[in-house]
Amino acid sequence: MNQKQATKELENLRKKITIHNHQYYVLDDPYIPDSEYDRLFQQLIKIEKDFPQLIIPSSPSQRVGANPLNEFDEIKHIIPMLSLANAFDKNEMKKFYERLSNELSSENLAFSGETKLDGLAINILYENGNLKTAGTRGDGFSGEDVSQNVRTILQIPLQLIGENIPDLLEVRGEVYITHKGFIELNKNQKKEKKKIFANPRNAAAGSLRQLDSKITSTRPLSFSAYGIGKYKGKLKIKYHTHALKQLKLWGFPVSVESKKLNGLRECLEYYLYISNKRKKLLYDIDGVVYKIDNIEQQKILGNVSRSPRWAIAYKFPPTEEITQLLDIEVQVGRTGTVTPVARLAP
Ligand code: D41
Repeated sequence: MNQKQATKELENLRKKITIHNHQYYVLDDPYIPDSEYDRLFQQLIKIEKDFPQLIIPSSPSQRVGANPLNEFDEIKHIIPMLSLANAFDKNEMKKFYERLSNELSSENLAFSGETKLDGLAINILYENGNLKTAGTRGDGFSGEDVSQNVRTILQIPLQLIGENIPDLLEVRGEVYITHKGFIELNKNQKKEKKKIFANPRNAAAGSLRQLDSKITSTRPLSFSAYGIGKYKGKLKIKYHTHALKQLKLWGFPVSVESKKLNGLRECLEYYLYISNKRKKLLYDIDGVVYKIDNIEQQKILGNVSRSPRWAIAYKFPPTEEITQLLDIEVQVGRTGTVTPVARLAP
């Protein structure tokens, strides 16, 4: 094989492997058996070994690389990452709806309803379809450069798939860990006498902030895209729900629970629907998010300080609270088993 043939073959293999990764890790629907996937991957490795000058950062072989860092660099987001205003009850939701209804002079507003994943928000920058950098939200303007770690998350494409690949794209989403992943991770941590994580969110945060991406690559991190920051491309995106569909076509996991909602009544129904479904979900959520679907309308509403006025998080009542330990009663069973019982302040 000469260099020209290798270049062509590598391009072909990268595309194929990227597609199969997406089928496997994002859609949970592999086209080919693992053995065939492994064969393709080995082929890629072999050619890259013979022609190391042809290795590119977005090759599927380049997920874990580089040496451990001493510290994270700072990274600036092209478009700031805003935070979400909260509503805690139906009344606050009504007020939110009425305010928007007044300002847009419209009775019937269309929203995108989404689950609010309890993870960490990140920003991933793609140039001409290739992953360039990834940063934590930080203060919204700049965060920590966690590119090396984000590259190890198999659900995140190193190279966008599909059509209409944009010149520039900032993808916003949450890195999180499923209940199953959390249990497995802590089991492993215990076995290796390492720190036990308090909850999936902490586990996700701890995993994303490793200075050694080899460690991150062993952690069961998942990703779900919820929006777009900077965008430069031919395709015009006029609705948030279209942005989510397009992110899916470019290869990102997007919540299957997101839904277009018309009017306040459907928004409140969606909250109840997701509340009832919460226990059955495979991951933690702490509320639902509503976003005005029409991007023109989003622009009209604008932001206050660092939150968009066109979106709100309707939070669930917390499942965790701090209380006081009043007493420990020791109960002795009939057979002599000793059971400590905590008496807690309500
Ligand atoms: O699932 C989430 N945690 C989520 C977070 C979501 N579905 N949508 C979000 N949308 C936004 C705006 C409307 C500001 C673009 C968000 C967040 N922000 C967010 N996450 C952390 C800070 C802000």
